[in-house]
Amino acid sequence: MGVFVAALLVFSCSTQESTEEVLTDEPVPEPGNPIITEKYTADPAAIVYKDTVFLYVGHDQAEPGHGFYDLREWLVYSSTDLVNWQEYDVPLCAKDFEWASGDAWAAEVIHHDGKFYWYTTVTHAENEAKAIGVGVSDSPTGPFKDARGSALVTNDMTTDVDITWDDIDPTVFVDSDGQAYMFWGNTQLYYSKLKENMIELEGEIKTIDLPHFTEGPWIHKKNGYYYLSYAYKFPEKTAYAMSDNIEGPYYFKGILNEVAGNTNTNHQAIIDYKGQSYFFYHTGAIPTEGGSYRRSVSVDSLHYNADGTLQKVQMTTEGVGAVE
Ligand code: FUB
Repeated sequence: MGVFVAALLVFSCSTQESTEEVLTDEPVPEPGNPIITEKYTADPAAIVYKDTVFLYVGHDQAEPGHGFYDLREWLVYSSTDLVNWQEYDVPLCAKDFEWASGDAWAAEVIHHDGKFYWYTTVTHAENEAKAIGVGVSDSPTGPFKDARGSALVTNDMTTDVDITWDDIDPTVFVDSDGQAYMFWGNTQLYYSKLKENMIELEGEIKTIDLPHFTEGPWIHKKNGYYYLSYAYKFPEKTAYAMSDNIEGPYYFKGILNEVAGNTNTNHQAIIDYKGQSYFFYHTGAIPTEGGSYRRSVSVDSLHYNADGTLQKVQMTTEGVGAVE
């Protein structure tokens, strides 16, 4: 019976030293879900670049029993089979945004015009409200640096709900005509066009009303349909809506994923890779200390019906197996 000890070769934002982390004294897990077992990981975002999947996650650093999120850095992994994942040096920390006080909450990377843009949630040091920053790099594995030196979205720019955490969880999509859009929100879903430089909003911030929208939007397009999936109610399921126009109207299509094991949040990323569709999410499933603030990323298959609607995700412990 192996003891699950991970010697980390990467540098952490908080210590600036390489560290050794022991997640559990359970036997070394078989390949399957969760896919990342050396660290607690949350809020997956994924892209395919040069036939490789790059997976971006927040690092859940809360001690056992700590009753809230503690994420100071984001991590990046790559894989060509969705089973074996390579970790890189920490590519971006919340405090790399000098105007931020911390909190590496949900984020998404996109590749556009030869650069990689990382749209992030952090806490703004000026008012301790959540805000959206943008990192940029020439490489999918970073390092990333602050692309603006200021927040792209601040709490005063969105007044539909009177909370300080409605500007979180950005998802960005570049449509076939080259126009980029960013969607984000908590309680209220917001969206805006982005300028060609990808680091400024273009025009006004608009809203979309979806049933029981909590947070965590993810926008993707397939066969002419736009899919807006999102965290629904709380504890969170994943629900989705469809449209033939990126700005809507969006039609609610139902539940895509049930409440994920042992965590009250649910956060998805959807990609196609080597001819199949995949659904990344997180659970609190790692024994024995996993939970809502010590989450782990998993991946399972996603299937489309002939009319474009989505089949409910079957969460598995076996995972997707090595993809050829
Ligand atoms: O990880 C912190 C927050 O929890 C994210 O921003 C939300 O999507 C939820 O997963």
